[in-house]
Amino acid sequence: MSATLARHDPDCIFCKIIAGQIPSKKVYEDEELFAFHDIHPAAPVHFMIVPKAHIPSLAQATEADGALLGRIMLLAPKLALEQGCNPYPEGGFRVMVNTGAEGGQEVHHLHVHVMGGKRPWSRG
Ligand code: D5M
Repeated sequence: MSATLARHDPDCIFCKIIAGQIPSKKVYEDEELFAFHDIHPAAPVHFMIVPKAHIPSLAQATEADGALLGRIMLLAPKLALEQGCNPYPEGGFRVMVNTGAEGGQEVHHLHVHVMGGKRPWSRG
């Protein structure tokens, strides 16, 4: 079993989305990463990039996840443009990683929100 599959939580909603057990509006997929639209968009463009590996939050990421986290950050600007965000610097986008209850995290599978489009918009 690969390291990615070994880190799978059958009760996790994002693991189910990645496995295709729950439908999603997919934006991107490769061996390690999956991206899909947020069901409650807080901006004209709002999708999330998640590792396929079940890492509960940024607080559980380790040194071994460094390259994976880097890949997510480098993927964000490419997908943001593809999804209709305007180019930097006039356009741009916001990335957000809610972590833990006080960080506003509702789904406990590490996810990076990517939000953009013409302002005004904000997230509570
Ligand atoms: O954000 C978790 C986000 O996940 C929240 O904005 C809603 C979104 N969500 C929850 N279920 C789904 C499904 N099934 N499809 C797409 N998006 C979903 P957090 O950072 O944990 O507060």
